[in-house]
Amino acid sequence: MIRKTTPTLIVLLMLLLGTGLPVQAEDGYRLWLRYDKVQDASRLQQYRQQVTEVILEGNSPTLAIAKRELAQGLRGLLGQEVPFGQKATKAGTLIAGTPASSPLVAQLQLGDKLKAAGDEGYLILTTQLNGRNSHVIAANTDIGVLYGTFHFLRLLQSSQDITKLAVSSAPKIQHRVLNHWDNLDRTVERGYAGFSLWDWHRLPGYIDQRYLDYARANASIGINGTVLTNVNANALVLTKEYLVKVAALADAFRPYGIKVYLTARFSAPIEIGGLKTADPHEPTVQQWWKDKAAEIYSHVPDFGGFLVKANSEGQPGPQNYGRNHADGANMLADAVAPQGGIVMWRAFVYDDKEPDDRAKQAYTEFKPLDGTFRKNVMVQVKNGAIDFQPREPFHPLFGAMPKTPIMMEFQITQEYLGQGTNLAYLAPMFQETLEADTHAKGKGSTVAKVIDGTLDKHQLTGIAGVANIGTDRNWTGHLFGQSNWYTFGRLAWNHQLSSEEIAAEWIKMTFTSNANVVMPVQNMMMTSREAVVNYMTPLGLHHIMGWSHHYGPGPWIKDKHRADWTSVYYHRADEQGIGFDRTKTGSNALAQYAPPVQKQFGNIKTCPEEFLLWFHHVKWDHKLKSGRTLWNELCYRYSEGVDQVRQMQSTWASLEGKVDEERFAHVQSLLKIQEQEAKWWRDACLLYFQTFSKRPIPSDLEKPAETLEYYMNLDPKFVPGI
Ligand code: GCV
Repeated sequence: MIRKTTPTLIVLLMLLLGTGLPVQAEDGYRLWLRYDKVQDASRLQQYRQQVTEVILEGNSPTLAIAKRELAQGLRGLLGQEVPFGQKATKAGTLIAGTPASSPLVAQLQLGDKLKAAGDEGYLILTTQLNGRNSHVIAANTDIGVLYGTFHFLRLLQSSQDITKLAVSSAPKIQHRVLNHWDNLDRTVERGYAGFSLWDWHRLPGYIDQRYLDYARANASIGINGTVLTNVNANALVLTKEYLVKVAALADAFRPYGIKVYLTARFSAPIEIGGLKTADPHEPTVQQWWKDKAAEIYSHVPDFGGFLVKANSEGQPGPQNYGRNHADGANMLADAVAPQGGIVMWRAFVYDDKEPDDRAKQAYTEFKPLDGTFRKNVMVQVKNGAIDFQPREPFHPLFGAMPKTPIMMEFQITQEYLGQGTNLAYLAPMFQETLEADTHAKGKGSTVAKVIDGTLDKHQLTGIAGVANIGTDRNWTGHLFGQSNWYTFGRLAWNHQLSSEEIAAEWIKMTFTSNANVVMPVQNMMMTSREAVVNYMTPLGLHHIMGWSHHYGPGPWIKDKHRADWTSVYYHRADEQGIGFDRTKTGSNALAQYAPPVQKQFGNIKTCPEEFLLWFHHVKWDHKLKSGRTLWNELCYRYSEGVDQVRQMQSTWASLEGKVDEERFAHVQSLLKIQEQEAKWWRDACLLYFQTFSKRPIPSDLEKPAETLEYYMNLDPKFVPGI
C-alpha cells in the first residue's frame, strides 16, 4: 500500500494517526504479532466481557515487557483500552505474575500445578477470585509470565474460546536456539533476507529497534538463545572490541529471556592470542580459553557458551593436532563451566581425503566418542547425514550416542528448498525427522525422544535452527519464511504440535481467523514442502543443485576438487539405473542404523519410496508401487511438483481481496517465480537423466521447454547467501 501512496493519502494517513486509529502498512514487519481487532463479533464481545482489567504487579524489565505486550495486544485486539489496576474489583480481571511478584497469584496457591511449569512454563487458568470470574497467567519466573502472556494473546488472535481456560505449558527442550550464520561484515551465509541484523559498526552505542523487535518475536515463540555469528567463524568476535558490542546485544535481549552465544574459532588462540598452537592438550591453550571465557563473562554475565564447527569444510579443529572432537569440546567446556556455560559441538564433519561415503563420516568419527564428553557439552547433529536436503532420512547418530546429549540442528533458511523465492513450509519436514523411529531402545525410540532427553535420561537438551532472518523489511525475504521461524520456535517448545496446527495458528495471527482464508492457505502450506521435493529431488535423490550457490538444478556437476561436492557422486546415474547404493553391496551406510531400520530401508521392496534412491541403485525399469517404471515415476514426480506449484498459485489467486493487497502481490509474484524455477528443475533434471535412461518422457506430460545444453549453460550470477 505504501508503494501507491499519493499526497492525498498521506494527508489521510496523518489524519488517521491523529485519531489514534491503527494505520499499518501490511509489509510483513509485524510478523505474527499484529494484534488487529478481532473480526468475529461474538468472540469480540466475549473478550470484551471477559477481559475488563489487568493486574500485573512487579516491576522487573521482563514484567514491564509483559505489561506493555498486554496493553498493546488487548488495545488492538479488543479495539478498546483495557485499564491496568491493582485490586480485583470486577469480573473479567486478568491477573498475571509469579507468586513472588503478585500477592493475588500467591493467594491462588497453585502449588504442584505451578511447580510442574518449571523455570519457563506457565499456567493460564479461568478461576474465581473473590467470587468473581477471572483469568490468571501464573508462572514461577518472570520469563514464564511473559511466555504465558504471549500464549494468552495468541488465543485471542486466533479467536479461541477463553471461557474455561486450563492451560499448563512447559518447554520439552531446554535450549531453543537460533543459529545465525552471520558474518561480521553483515553478509549472511545462506541468507536470503538481506543482510545481518547485527549492525556491528554502530554497536555498542546504537541499539536498533530491530534488536528489540527480534527479541520480542523470539520470546513470543519461546526461543531462548541466539548464536550471533557464523559457524564458519571469525576469531575477531572474541576480541574486546567486539565483546563490548556483543554485550550490548545481550543487554537488549536479556529481558526477553534470550541468552547470547558465540561461535568459537578453534584457532583463535593463534589468530588473536599470539600463541603458536591451538592444541587442546597444551596447557597454555587451555589457559587462554579459560581467560577468554572469563573475559566474555565479565562483559556478558549470562553468556550461554560456544557453538563450534571444527575440522569440517576447512575449519580448524583439534584434529589439526592429532586430537579428537571430545578433546576440543572438553577444553572449551572446562573454560565456560565455572559460569554455567555450555558447548554445542557440531557433528557436521566429513573429510575430502576420506574416500568413504560422506553420509557415514559423522557417525564414524563421533560414535566412538560417546561417553567421553564433559557434562556441559551437547553434540549438535543436523537432521540428516548429508546436508539439509529437501528430504533426508534421519541422521544415524540419533540414538547412537546414549551417553551424550544430542542436540538437533534444523535449517530454517531455505538453502536447499528454494532459497528466497520458494514457498516451502518446513514443519512437515521437521516433524518427519522428529517422529522418525531410531529403534535405539526398541520401537518408539523417536528422534524427538533422543533430543528431549527422555530416551536416555539427559537433563541437558537442545535444538537449534539456522535462522532465515535478515534486514529485509518483512524479516525473512519470502513472507512465508516467517512461518518457518514461527514453526521452529513452536516445535522447539512442544514437538508434539502438529504441522497443521502450527500452520493454522500462524495463518490466523498473520492474516485472519476467517476460515475461508485459513483453510486454503493451510492446504497450500501443507503441500508446499512435498512440491519442492517433487520438482527438485524426488524418490530419495539428493545434492543435485547448482554448484556452490546451490541455486537451481545442477545434476551434471562433476570433476570438482572434492568428489562429495559434485552431484554425480550422489545420484550415480548410469545406463542401468540411478541412486546411491548404501546397502551391504554398496557403502553400507545402512549398517549405522539399528537393525529394524536397516531391515526396512535395506530391502528395495520395503524401503519407503521417498528414500529409494538414497539407499539403492535402482534399475530404470524397476516397477514402483504406482505400477510405473522408475523412469516414468521420476517423470511423473517431477511433473507433479510443477503442478503442485500451479495449484498453489491458483489457490492464492482465489484469495485476492481476502488478503491485503500488498502481501497478496508479494506472494503472488514469488509464486510465479517459483513456478518458473520448478519447471527449470523439472526440465533440466529430466533431460539430464534421460541421457542415461534413454527412455522417452511419457507423452501425456508437458515437454521440456529448452534443450539440456541450454540448462547446462545457465550460470546465475551473484546468487545471495554464498
Ligand atoms: C556454514 C553446508 C552449507 C555451508 C554451511 C555448512 C555447515 O555445507 O552449504 O554454507 O556452512 O553446511 O553447516 O557448516
